[in-house]
Formats: sequence, structure tokens, C-alpha cells
Amino acid sequence: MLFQLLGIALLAVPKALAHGGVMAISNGGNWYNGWQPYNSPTGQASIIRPWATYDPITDATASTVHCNDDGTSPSLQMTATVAAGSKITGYWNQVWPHPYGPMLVYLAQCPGTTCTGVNTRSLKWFKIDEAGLLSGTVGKGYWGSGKMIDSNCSWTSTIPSTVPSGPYMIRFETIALHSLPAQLYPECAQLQITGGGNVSPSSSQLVSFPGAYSNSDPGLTVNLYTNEAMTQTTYIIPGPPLYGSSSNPSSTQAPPTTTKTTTSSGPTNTGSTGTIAQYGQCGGIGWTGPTGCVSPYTCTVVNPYYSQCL
Ligand SMILES: [Cu+2]
Repeated sequence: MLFQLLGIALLAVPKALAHGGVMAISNGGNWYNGWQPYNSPTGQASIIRPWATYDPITDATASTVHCNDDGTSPSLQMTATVAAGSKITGYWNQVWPHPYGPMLVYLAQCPGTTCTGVNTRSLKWFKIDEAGLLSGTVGKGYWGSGKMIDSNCSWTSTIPSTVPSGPYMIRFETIALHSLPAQLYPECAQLQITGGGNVSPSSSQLVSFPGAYSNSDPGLTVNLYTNEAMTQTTYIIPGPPLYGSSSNPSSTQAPPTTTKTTTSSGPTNTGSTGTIAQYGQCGGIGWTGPTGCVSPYTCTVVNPYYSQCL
């Protein structure tokens, strides 16, 4: 009986803590708070498109695999104006628990003058950054996701200076390979890229989501726990060849450089009794909403930009 209760508690409690998504984005000194999937969607204004759950997508062909939702923009959708050639950083929950797997970043240009109202499932995406197995072996090596964790649970990519200016979605994705099927965590944000160039992605670099991945992709089916994995030093990153590459050996691309981002300390939160439900946001830089959690949850600092009722 005690064993059973303990087992249930261990299985139930870490669920939300063990998963998550992109909670905030920064670019050019500007901070953009993310969508809060466990708060009411009413009144939420973010550059990040709505997403519904911290749980991973475990079907690489799922209808939600573009931006972890149905692809629609909310009434208060915001857009970040970003310069081509500038660095953009996505921030995941701290501490991100999955160090084995690749990091991938995509862009998709929207038709017309804005991505607002454009369903992200309809877009053609191209990959601007990726990091798979950076060193060591598949089974015990250092992965893009590990580097993300070591970078304050953030990932910084450069908006290519060569992409044409215009409205884009950016899609940050981390894939966790510690269990199979692989766990996909994609979130998207809405950008207006300025000062761009004139190099459109080639047709072989453009993919749809769903469509870019299959559940039999070698990069999504690798088993970290086999004897082979303990000596294997190659890993094939899923998806199309990188934008700007002339051929398509994805696995041999040099890993991108990332910038470790320093952050100021976030506000501290009290455990005062309030109105915010479990998993709801209750604080963080830029947060102007209520800070009290319903009993028995406590407002807990997840990162400087995000405190959550846990
Ligand atoms: Cu998880």
C-alpha cells in the first residue's frame, strides 16, 4: 500500500515539471514574455503562438507538430520586429530535464504583410540552426539539448542576414531522446524581419509540419541504451538540410555557436494565497498580473521571466 502510494506520487507529481516549452524570447535587448498554457487564454498577448500543454508530442507526424497547437493566432497576437543578422534567444523551463537530443530552429515566411491570422500548419519552413550530438557517443555524449541546459536553459540562434525581409514565424524545437518514441517540444513566435537580404531558401530546404519528419527517421528512433550507442559517434539530425547549405548531409554540419546569456535575478515571490491555479504564471520580469496561488500551491521562480504556481 505504501509502495503503491509512493509510486503514484512519483509518477504524478513530476509530470508538468518534467516537460514544458519555450517560456520567453529575447532579441536585441528586448524581452518577450511567452504564452502561458496553464493560464486562461483570455487577455493573453504574446509574440509566441498559443500552445496547450507541457506534454511532449510523441508522434512526429502529429497535426500539432508545427507549433504545438492548432496553428491559429489569438486575438491579441503580437509580433516582434527583429533585424536580419541579429541574435534571438528562446528560454525553456528551468531546469530543462532532457539533455539527450538535438536542438533545431526554423523560420517560415508568411504570405502578405503579417503572420497574424496565418495558420502555421500552412507554412513552408526552413531550418536556420541545428545542434545534434556535439561530442562523445550517442549513449553518453554531449548533445545540443545539454548545451541548451548549460546555457541557462536557453538557445541562441542568428537570424540569417540573407533572408528576405518580411513576416516570419520562428520555430524553436528541442527533441528528447531519453525514451522512445522521441519527444518533440516545438513552439513558435511571430516576427517581422527587417534589413534582410535576397536569398530565399531552396525547394529542398523547405518543409511542412507535419511532413518534415517521419516516425522512422533515424534521428528519432535512435536508442541511447544499446551497446552500439555506447560507441556510435554519429547522429543524423531530423529535418531538411540547413538554409544556406549547398548539400544536404545534415549530420556533418558544423554545430552552431551559441551565446550563453546572463540574466538578472528575478523577483522573489511570496506564497500568499491567491487566485492562480496550478501551473499558472504568477510572476517574472514584466509580469503585471496577480501573484497569489490557490492553496496549496506556491508561486515558484522557474526562471527570471517566469514564476509558476507549483
Ligand atoms: Cu519532459
